[in-house]
Amino acid sequence: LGQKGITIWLTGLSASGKSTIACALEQHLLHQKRFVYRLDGDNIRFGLNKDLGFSEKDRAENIRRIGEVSKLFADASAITITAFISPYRADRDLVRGLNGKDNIPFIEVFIDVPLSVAEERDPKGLYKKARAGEIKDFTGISAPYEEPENPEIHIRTDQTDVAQSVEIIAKYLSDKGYI
Ligand code: GGZ
Repeated sequence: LGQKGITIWLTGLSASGKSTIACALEQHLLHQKRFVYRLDGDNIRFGLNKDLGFSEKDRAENIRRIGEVSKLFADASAITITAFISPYRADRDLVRGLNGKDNIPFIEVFIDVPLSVAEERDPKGLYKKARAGEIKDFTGISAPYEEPENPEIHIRTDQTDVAQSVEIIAKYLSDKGYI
């Protein structure tokens, strides 16, 4: 293929825009005939990780397994895009290490939005339910989100549209010689 696998790891609050950007980036790379694979809640939390909930321990295991899978896809030379909240710094550092150990570039992308904006967006009504106590351990409300300290890329989605976000990531990839 002449393509080396990489892991592009999106992290951020619920409703920050991770899935939207992941889908748009996937489309962008597919148009360039790249081998790209996207991991998100729909194909992971309902399959491989359907035994896991949202306790700190379950999230850690969720992220660990996703990190292992991203490494496998990248080993198979895919540009792997993941879109999970991944709220704990230690969990993200662990998957960075898993990928790095196999010489797979790991690009942490902080999909940043103020909590107030995510809460206004509330596309699935989950923040409302969390505030009402109907969902427990909800990230940003009753469970922590530990912001990345040194992400490779930092995008504020209340100030950057989807196309611009894709452009920023694609430029990073080409500047680094990954695509
Ligand atoms: C956070 C929750 C929770 C709780 C259900 N906390 O916006 P969504 O709906 O579509 O995406 C969220 C998704 C988060 O799953 P992740 O696998 O990305 O989380 S983690 O990385 O922390 O393991 C949200 C929904 O699941 N959801 N309950 N308590 N998000």
